[in-house]
Amino acid sequence: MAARTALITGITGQDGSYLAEFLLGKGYRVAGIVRRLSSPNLTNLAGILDRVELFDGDLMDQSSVSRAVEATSPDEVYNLAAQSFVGASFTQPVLTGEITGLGTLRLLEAVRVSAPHARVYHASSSEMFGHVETEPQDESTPFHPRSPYGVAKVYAYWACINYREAYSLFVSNGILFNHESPRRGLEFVTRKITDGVARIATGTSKTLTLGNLEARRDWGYAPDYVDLMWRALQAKEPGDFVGATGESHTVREFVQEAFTAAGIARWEECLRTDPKFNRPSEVFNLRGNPAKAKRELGWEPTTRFRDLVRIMVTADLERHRKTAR
Ligand code: NAP
Ligand code: G4F
Repeated sequence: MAARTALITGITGQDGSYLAEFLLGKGYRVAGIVRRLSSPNLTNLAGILDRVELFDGDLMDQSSVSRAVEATSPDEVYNLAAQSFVGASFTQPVLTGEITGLGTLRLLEAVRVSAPHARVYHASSSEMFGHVETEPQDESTPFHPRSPYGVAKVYAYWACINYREAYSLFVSNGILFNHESPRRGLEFVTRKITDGVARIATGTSKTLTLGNLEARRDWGYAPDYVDLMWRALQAKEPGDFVGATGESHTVREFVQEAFTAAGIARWEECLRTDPKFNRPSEVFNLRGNPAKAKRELGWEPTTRFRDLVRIMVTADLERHRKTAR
């Protein structure tokens, strides 16, 4: 039997690279859309570059997205590309809307026209819940986004449901809570913390400066979440699924755990706050209920908070020790 073909937007990112490895492991032919940058950013794909097919394309540009869909004739499409940093969505709101919101619609149009048989996974986000009034959040919790990023994700979420209803496309939303790894971008708080702690441990820095230490997030491990993406497309029917651990912690708790993992006891002396890292409107508290994904997809996260922090601190310590040699 011919290998199934998966097309991934955002293949160079944290989730895209883990998903590509996961699908190659399952025998898929894996293709990805990569936008042009002045310096190519293929670090996350280093181990699999010779096994994936890359197509030039940008979610801002309909023709390149359509061309990639036509050229690959995919069985499964994973839409992971986005301007994904909430902080930057306040300073670049229109760009965020273009990529994260309209970009999804461009991909859906390409699939509708050229590959209507393909199953589509879309990367929705717990940021759509935003200012929450109930806890934990599940598939029926109302949305109240608190950033241009969250607003764009709500638009994309409904575009996916509209294409499911209007054109009978198989489109599923994964409403994923925060998931992290050593491949997380350095501007996100978890990676900023583990990188900062590793710098302090290796003597290249003395302090770590953050914004709101009391924000709570439901943090899981990224490789667990790409398994949910795949499972969503193997289901009988398309649907919307929350992916979460069901546990939440504050940023302060993450900091404490990270310093402990690095063997630094008097961590409070190294910690600073600066209001420049606060957001104009904050999401204070997110905790998900993944019961539907467990029931219908057989999905469960494997990595808990303490292990996640340790995985990330260990990787950053190793990286900083190597460069110090
Ligand atoms: P990420 O590491 O920031 O990766 C984003 C990817 O999108 C990168 O490959 C980036 O390419 C690509 N991209 C950005 N703008 C593009 C454009 N105009 N055209 C084509 N590609 C573009 O994000 P992630 O953490 O892997 O997250 C994957 C998806 O899940 C995103 O949609 C994110 O919003 C969503 N999500 C993430 C989480 C989480 O906790 N990680 C939770 C819920 C939802 P470059 O390498 O060129 O920048
Ligand atoms: O790590 P963050 O920037 O992630 P955020 O805003 O929760 O968004 C991430 O998760 C979403 C899922 O819920 C994704 F959809 C999205 O694409 C992204 O992956 O910030 C986490 C929390 C916030 O409350 C922020 O205010 O940490 C707080 N924080 C405190 N100090 C900080 C900092 N965040 C950053 N980035 N940098 C700080 O210095």
